[in-house]
Amino acid sequence: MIFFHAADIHLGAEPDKGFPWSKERGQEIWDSFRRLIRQAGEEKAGLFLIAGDLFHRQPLMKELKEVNYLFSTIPDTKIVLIAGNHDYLKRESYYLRFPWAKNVFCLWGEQEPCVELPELGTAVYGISYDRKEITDPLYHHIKPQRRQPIEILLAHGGDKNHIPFDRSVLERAGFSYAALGHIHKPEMLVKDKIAYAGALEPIDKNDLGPHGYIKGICSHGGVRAEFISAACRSYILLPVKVKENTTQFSLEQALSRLMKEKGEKNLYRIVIKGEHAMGTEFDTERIMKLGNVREVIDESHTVYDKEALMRQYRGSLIEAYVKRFEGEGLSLREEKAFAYGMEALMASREE
Ligand SMILES: [Mn+2]
Repeated sequence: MIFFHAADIHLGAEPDKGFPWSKERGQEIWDSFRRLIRQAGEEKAGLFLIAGDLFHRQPLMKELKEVNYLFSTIPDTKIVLIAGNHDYLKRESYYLRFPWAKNVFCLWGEQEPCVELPELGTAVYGISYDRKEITDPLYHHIKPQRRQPIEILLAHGGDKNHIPFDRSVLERAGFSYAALGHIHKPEMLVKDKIAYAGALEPIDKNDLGPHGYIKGICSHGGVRAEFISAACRSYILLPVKVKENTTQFSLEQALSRLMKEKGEKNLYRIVIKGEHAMGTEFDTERIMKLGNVREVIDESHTVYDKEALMRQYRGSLIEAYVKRFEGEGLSLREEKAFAYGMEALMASREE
């Protein structure tokens, strides 16, 4: 039996509010989800697990209708979901009174935190959020009850305010597989046994790296699970090193080329490192306009021309300061100390 494990879809989110690509990204999240449903159907997955935060906030009725329609297009796949801390079950949540398609099973936790699917030889256990934060380690108390040969835990959380758990406690509980959500970075905590699928699409600039879902195969030999990259785009940390002779134009050209190489759809967080010449601070506003640039941080240091400085600031505190560091053979550390002092002196002049 093939199963798909997705989490943290965050439908309804519009990442990077205020940036030109924000709206498009909101649509991409829906498109990505629709593609994933189709994929599950094509691969004849028996089970489609959603480990919480299908929605970014309380779902609207029309959004539930859309999602339910998508679910109904893969009638041979059983869909099991829990609510996470973002789409938690408010008393008036549409989740609770929605007429779901026959293949959809919601672990809202009214009576029993378990759905049995005998035709798949599988039982799925799970607990939904009924509030934004839950600090009790609820998942520590769920144990497989040997109702079916395959027993899966569907869980959301793992940090201090969101159902904390200990991976060793989960491991000892003896589930065939624990499908986790909440942490947006995909991670296999215990190979083939306990995994975060990660967000299907990155939801904010800190969701670096690849995103997608987990595909698992249950057989008599047990479970095998692997991460499948599926997101439309990634946030990429892009360090770039500048030298004394780097100019604004040469830097922009280098960055444009790098971003083209790494994919023009991706979103970049640029960090400028290295050294720039005196008086050639880079215009980060212009770099922001180069393409999908999410942020620019300039960590480059100024290389000072000591003679020019002394000429320019003759008779001032700066000249006196530079004089003390004059001459050949300064160690790297002394050069650094000098540069820090210079930065402070220049900054105090600007005030
Ligand atoms: Mn969450």
